[in-house]
Amino acid sequence: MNAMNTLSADLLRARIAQHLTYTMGKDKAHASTYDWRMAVSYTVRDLIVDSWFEATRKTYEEQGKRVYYLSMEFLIGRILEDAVINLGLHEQIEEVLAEDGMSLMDVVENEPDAALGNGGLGRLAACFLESMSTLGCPAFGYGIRYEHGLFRQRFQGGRQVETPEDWLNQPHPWEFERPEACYTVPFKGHVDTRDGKATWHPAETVLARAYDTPVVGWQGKWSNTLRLWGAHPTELFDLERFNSGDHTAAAAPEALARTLSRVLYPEDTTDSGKELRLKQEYFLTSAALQDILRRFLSEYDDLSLLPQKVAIQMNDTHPALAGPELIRLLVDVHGLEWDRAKTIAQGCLNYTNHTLLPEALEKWSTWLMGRVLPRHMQIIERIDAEHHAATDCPPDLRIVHHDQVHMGTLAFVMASHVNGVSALHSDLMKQTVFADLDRAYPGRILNQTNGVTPRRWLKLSNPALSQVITETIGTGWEDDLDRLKELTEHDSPDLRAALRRAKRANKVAFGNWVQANMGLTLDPDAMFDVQIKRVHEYKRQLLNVFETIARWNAIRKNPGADWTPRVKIFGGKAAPGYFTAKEIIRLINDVAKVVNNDPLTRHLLQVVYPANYNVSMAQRLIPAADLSEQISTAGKEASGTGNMKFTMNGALTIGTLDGANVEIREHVGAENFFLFGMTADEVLERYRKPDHARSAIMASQELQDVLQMLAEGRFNPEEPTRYHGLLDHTWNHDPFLVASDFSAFLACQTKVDAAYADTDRWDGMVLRNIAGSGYFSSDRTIRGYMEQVWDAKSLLNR
Ligand code: CJB
Repeated sequence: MNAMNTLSADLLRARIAQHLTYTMGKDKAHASTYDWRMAVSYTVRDLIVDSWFEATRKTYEEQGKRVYYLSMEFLIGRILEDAVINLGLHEQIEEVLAEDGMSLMDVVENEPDAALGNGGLGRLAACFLESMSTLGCPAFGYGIRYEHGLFRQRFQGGRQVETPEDWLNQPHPWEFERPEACYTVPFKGHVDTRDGKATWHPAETVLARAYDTPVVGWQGKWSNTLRLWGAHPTELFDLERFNSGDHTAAAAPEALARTLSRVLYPEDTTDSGKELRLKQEYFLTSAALQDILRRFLSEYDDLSLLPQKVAIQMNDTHPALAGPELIRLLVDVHGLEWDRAKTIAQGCLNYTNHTLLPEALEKWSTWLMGRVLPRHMQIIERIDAEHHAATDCPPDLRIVHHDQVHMGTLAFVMASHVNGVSALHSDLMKQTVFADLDRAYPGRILNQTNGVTPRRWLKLSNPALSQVITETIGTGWEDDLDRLKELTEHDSPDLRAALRRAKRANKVAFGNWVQANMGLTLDPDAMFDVQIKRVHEYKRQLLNVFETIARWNAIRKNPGADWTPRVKIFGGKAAPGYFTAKEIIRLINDVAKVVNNDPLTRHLLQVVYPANYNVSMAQRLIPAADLSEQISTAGKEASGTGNMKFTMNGALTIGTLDGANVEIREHVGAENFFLFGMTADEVLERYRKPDHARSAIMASQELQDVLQMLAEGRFNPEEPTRYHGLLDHTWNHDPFLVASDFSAFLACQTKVDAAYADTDRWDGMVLRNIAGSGYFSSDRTIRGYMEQVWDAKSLLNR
């Protein structure tokens, strides 16, 4: 399994031509960009398959422990570009394509993003898959093959409009359909218990069929599998009904089954509580566990060995049915005793918590659970009774209380290890939501601070900076990111200038894209100030847009002053049913329209909000950012991963002491980070003040002016009352303390302006941010999971 970058352009040329002709059925004269993209994708996929087989063979040979990452979301983005970078084939393929007047960029951009996720949680899963392959950790990702990923966002009169996403509308060249890897997933019906043995008679069944995508690691040394389940009917067609002329009803079984893998739920951090969602979660979990047991039993015959050979990670509570399902399979199907089955299940399972927001901790009514999964409801009740007996916990600590099944508690009780995703978040888990469970099960909670893959988020997305890094510290940093520290030893005016040139080139490229797509001309010497993430009140895009308005006011009052020009860039989607978040989106767009048309200020302040933020847009935007906005209310953002990508790409952070910001600041140095706002403790204190919003507003003339302008409809004269609801919310509720942190934010932004104006100082800070970002490689995170959670070994070089 050697690096492949020695593959000659001749070989690639021949293989691409072969696929163009015989797979796509096109000759060069008539081939479209799509045909070329497919031919290149098949060629690259062929190259991955060898390392994939080799990795599987080695895992069987070494009887290694396998890791199974169960996640309802994998936000992968484009696959071809990532594979090309990891295999080191960039230059050769570029050369081959150029001969036919094509460019790799055109071909790459023809690929739709695989958007099987909402945001951070799904993107983290994608980074983890890549790092597990890079580290040679034998692993499977298990998810759902949604036909429609996250919706497309358009703006209509500034409002978010959602349209369905359609990535599977065309052949997907990266997957292998596995008709033989197929499991029956049961639902509903009733349970008979005779002589202590339960038999579930389901009323509905659906088939889960596997679709495998190889995930290649850095330099192609190892590949793991992302196995996504597609739902298919057990009974394809009701022929009797068809023959009697009822053609629609005849197709009903198929339509019903397929709804299970049809759409990704677009809610992020909210509990939707829908039956279909519960069925999706069980569909994933059951298919994955049946597959895991089948594979295990093909190698071993003693189920007690399961915890030694299998580690299962539950990515949030979404796959938390894994506990009861594994017990069910072991007891009802494989005939194990309850106690033994439960011990084995607990030995395999681990749970990652991604948020402390109460609305995100899933709960299902016992009525729904009992109806959809009657056998699981029984098992959950028994787990709960034993949990109660062992810990003597109060009622609100039980898995089932107030007629609801608390999935966080279930996941916690059934897991060997429970982890948070940043040091602060893991501490807060112990102090707040999971405090009692932590006491009942001491030592179970640990921390694994998130990370991101530097292959996609630096090497691929930022070739200009990558080149500067390689020229300065040599090669090899891509899978040893701590080496970025060496940059500080080379600090010099030349290096700073090189970093600045790379950043400017990225800003020019992004400006060209904005020009082409939005018709706006950006000044590449202005500070690019970027906030991209899901739109959510706790992330406080509202704070940022209030500051934007205050800045506009200040410039208008004194246009001749020495302003630092800024481009405020926003990106992100709101959950379709999240009213306040959608209001915030509309406000940003309304403000942009007015500010961008002000001849007095537009050379000093612009507001840009490109629609449909996704992984590919992030790859364009992050390398072009000067300032990264990480301004959530302290204690609310579990970690953040965008914050890490910005740091790696030489943007400075303005941020609160929240999530992984805390650790980023430690690694880059407090003097290289713009800190503002209340701490998590101060936030709790502030909530106790009954008129916290009003008193903060009264203390800031700038904020009063902003709110007054919204009251008057300054940005929406056609409907002046549009933001009165948002205003009322801010004055009287302000649940995420926008008003209370406003003055500190404004003051900190002034410091940012001054720092940016001092080019040399800024460049030095940029250097220290990049140099300090090595810790945030997902390779470090995965090593942590392998050692402390999974007890799994790398099989590379063995
Ligand atoms: N997160 O994206 C989601 N969705 C959820 O439902 C809950 C949490 C995010 O997970 C990321 C990965 O751990 C975190 O970095 C982020 O703070 C959190 O909001």
